[in-house]
Amino acid sequence: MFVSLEGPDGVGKTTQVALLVEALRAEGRDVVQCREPGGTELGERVRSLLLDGDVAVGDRAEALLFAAARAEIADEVIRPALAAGRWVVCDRFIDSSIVYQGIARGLGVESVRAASVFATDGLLPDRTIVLHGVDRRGDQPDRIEAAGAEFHRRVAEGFLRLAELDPARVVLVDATGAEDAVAARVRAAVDGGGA
Ligand code: T5A
Repeated sequence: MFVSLEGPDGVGKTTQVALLVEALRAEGRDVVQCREPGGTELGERVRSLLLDGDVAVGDRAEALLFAAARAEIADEVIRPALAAGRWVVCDRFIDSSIVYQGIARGLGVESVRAASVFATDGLLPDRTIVLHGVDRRGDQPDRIEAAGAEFHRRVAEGFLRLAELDPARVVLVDATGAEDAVAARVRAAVDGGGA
């Protein structure tokens, strides 16, 4: 089973990825935890480049670098884990590209989706949980967090549209409230229930 957690910057994904992995392991499941961009040598280097405010990155280069990092984590980490019968829980995946690059940067949902599907040779999560409703961004923004209020408004709206684009896979989860309360909603959403 391949699960991705998604949502705007600072919505609490990283916290919820850790809690979900803990819950699944407590149920006896063998779980691989990873993040995007990252999770491989190449991916972590690409992450540094992409989040560095001192490196100029055009919109199409940005989309292709995210896709390249995704190609590597799909080949090196996710496919082998799934083939071994393990669960994978990933902090962001294809939907971040669709929303940030396709919608918020304006590159287009279809072209960005096509680049990512090429990168992963068609690998998609079985379940994608989109957290929404809060913004707990810190006060030291990276290059993408510093993109401005209008950009982040498009990101937040784009994530809400995702569930309409792919209702069989994507579940919206309310991220307001205490960590444990959100974690219970996330765990239920893995089994298909929205909140
Ligand atoms: N990106 C990524 C693209 O543009 N395209 C792509 O294809 C991909 C893959 C990656 C950046 O790259 C972009 C998106 C991003 O801008 P990232 O580190 O994955 O960066 O993303 P961020 O959202 O910036 O990660 P953050 O760690 O900043 O935010 P999270 O993970 O959403 O939030 P989290 O869990 O770190 O929580 C934030 C704070 O809130 C607290 C936490 O302790 C933390 O201090 N918190 C709570 N406090 C109270 N109640 C709760 N329920 C709380 N939950 C968390």
